Amino acid sequence: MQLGIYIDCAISDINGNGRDELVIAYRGLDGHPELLIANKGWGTRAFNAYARYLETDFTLTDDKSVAVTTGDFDGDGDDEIALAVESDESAGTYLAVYDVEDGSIVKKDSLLVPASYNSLVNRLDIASGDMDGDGNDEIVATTYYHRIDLIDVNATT
Ligand SMILES: [Ca+2]
Ligand SMILES: [Ca+2]
Ligand SMILES: [Ca+2]
Ligand SMILES: [Ca+2]
Repeated sequence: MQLGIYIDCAISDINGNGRDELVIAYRGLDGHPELLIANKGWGTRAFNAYARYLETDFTLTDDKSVAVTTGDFDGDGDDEIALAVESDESAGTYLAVYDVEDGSIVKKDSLLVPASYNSLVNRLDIASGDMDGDGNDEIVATTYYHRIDLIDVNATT
């Protein structure tokens, strides 16, 4: 399986079976960001794909990067997947939230986090945590030039 350039990963029990899965984001077919949940086959090139999702609503131009994290953004006790990609022309960061339902990745929400400055190449990463203590996780996005955004997506299920 070819994972393409610019990879990020996160770990969570995304399907609620008591064991953690590996969630990978990368540049997939035709430059679309792709999510892959792998649940076995570690250390081999033939790991098992539990689920995949090609995000055709967005195309990565040039060498734009991707980032992924998991967290309980809607507070229902199960983790969702958040994907962040750099938009083209420095418009900002495109952020989408996905849930896993019956073995499939389902898109729940998306938004654009506007950039406050112009930069041709950003590089970004995201992480999640309950930064304000309200019981739901927020997304923290870091990009080039010391920019940090805190995003409360409150994904609806
Ligand atoms: Ca699991
Ligand atoms: Ca949740
Ligand atoms: Ca990361
Ligand atoms: Ca919170």
